Amino acid sequence: MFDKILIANRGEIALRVIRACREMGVQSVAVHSTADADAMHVRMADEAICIGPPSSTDSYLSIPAIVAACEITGAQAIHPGYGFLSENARFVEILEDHGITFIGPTSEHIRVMGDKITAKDTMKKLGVPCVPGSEGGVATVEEAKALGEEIGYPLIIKATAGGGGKGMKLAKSADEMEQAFQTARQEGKVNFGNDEVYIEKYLGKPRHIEIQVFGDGKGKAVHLGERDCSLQRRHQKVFEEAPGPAIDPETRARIGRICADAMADINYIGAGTIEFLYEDGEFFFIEMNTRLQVEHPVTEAIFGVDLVREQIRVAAGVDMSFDQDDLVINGHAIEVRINAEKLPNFSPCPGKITQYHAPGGLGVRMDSALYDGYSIPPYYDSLIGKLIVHGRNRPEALSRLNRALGELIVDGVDTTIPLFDALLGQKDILTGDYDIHWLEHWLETNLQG
Ligand code: MV4
Repeated sequence: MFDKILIANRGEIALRVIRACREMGVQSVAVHSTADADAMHVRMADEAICIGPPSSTDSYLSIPAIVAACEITGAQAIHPGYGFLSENARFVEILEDHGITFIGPTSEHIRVMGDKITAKDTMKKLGVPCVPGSEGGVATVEEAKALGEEIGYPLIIKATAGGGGKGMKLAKSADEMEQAFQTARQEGKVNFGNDEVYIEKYLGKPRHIEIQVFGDGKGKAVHLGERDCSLQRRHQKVFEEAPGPAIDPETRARIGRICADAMADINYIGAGTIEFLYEDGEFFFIEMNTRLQVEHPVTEAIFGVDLVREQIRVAAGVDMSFDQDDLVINGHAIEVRINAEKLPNFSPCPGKITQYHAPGGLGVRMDSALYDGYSIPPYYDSLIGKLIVHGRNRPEALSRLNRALGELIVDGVDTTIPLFDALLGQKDILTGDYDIHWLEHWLETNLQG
């Protein structure tokens, strides 16, 4: 096992990793920008080191600064959290050159899954069901139109390097193809420096279902069921739950086995998420995330496992502490993302927290780096906390969420808390009857957002 791990992140996820380290008897090193000198992760870690100015580019994204921090402190491994350098293949290669262990997958797996055309081709060959569409990339509008003739409209054109909805364009008919194709290309080029695009059949009302997988890098892999993350606004998730309200045990076992077998085949190491669109009882692979995700706690709640601990174990060459048969679902969990944002437009709302009170009690987990008097800096993303509730079943989780939201106090800045109070009054949320468009539609008609 490692003696010392450096956490190349900030906020609640840095705390999450520090806590796992402490339980494992591993020393933790926090890194921080000058803007984060008073941040909770700096206080909670065993050691802390400043890595640069406020701008992420020059601090949390600075590979030289982070490698230097590792060498100065003698940390043997780096946990990247999510975002920042967590899916940067080049970073992982540089760590290899410096003899530092990356707590996550290999640079090759990150690279393969980071290019969506390659990811889809790889998954298809591994037996994972994919959205019908082009075989690989589409180079010309002519080729795109020919595909339209063959498989019919609506079609969606996606940049292979795309993310966050950028480089994704809908073509409802042949006459929309030229424009959609060129725009997707252009957005791919401008945002990601890659103009390669591919095409898929457009699914009109799917759910976003993602399967949590975990591998030991030596041919063993398991799945930890699904999360339903359909409730999103502008490609930002706001409410996630496990298990998915629309997924029955047989369906879960079938798609879970397919995903676990695929990961075993490629000797995947650590945590991963395989994203699907789910429509009319069918799964269609869209992308894979090679990191621990923001919403991992709902999976931890229902399976009773510590995913960060397991990531650290396999990275150190220690066996995973469970087999597929040990992984049994207990109850239902929901996470809501508390963002420092002003409704109805969700505009970022940094500033000083005048009062913070975290909810507690049975089945309540609050992952947050907030404290009374903390000033949320304006340089980073607006997530300031995650409230995770766990109950014996979905209705119990929902009433626990309602109760916990009532206890939660975040004063001094606007937050997304009122959104969740409102959502808990919606019949479709209470019954689990929603798809990927439900939230945006509801916001349009209810918050004039
Ligand atoms: C799609 C789709 C419909 N059909 N692909 C959005 C971002 C990227 N991760 C994939 N996305 C979508 N891909 C096909 N073939 C609809 C979306 C989509 C979406 C997906 C998941 C969650 C929310 C979404 C909101 C709008 C569009």
